[in-house]
Amino acid sequence: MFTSKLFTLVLVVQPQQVLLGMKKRGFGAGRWNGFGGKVQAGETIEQAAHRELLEESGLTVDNLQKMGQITFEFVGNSELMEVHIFRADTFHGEPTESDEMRPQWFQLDQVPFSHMWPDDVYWFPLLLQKKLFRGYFKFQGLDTIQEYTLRQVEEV
Ligand code: 6U4
Repeated sequence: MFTSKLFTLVLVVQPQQVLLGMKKRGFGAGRWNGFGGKVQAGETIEQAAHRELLEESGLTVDNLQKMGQITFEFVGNSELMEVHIFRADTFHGEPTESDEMRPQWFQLDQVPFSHMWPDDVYWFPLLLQKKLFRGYFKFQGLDTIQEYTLRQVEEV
């Protein structure tokens, strides 16, 4: 029996660049990632996305575009991660390092996929092209994708 837990992930995109954060601790430490985390009791997924973005990057955004939803299974763990992925094209503030993340801008043709979660290389191009998607990735450990599905959708 699987249960699932809700997470958010926000990518701030500019015409030539994307903001990523080096995760300094916890799940995914040592990898460049978008900004996000667990949805807490009493908040909506979108509220959580705004809160985590501010906590981890120092940025606020007026508008989050819902881009995708990916469910992650880690073999041996019965709790699935349901990750809701958003894109923001405008922001307020200065990217600021937090306890959890060190933000850095990357040129869109220099996204550091070899130092990111291995699934990112599959769905990032869709996000950058403003295509909506849904997926399922099954991991063996933290580095190996055992199987996956990913499809474009009309609505997330
Ligand atoms: P705490 O316990 O407060 O440090 P919290 O910030 O709430 O944690 P965290 O950092 O564990 O949550 O959230 C994990 C983050 O990593 C979420 O933004 C989702 C993201 N994530 C998890 N698996 C991923 C994967 N395979 N690919 C990816 N992002 C992933 O690109």
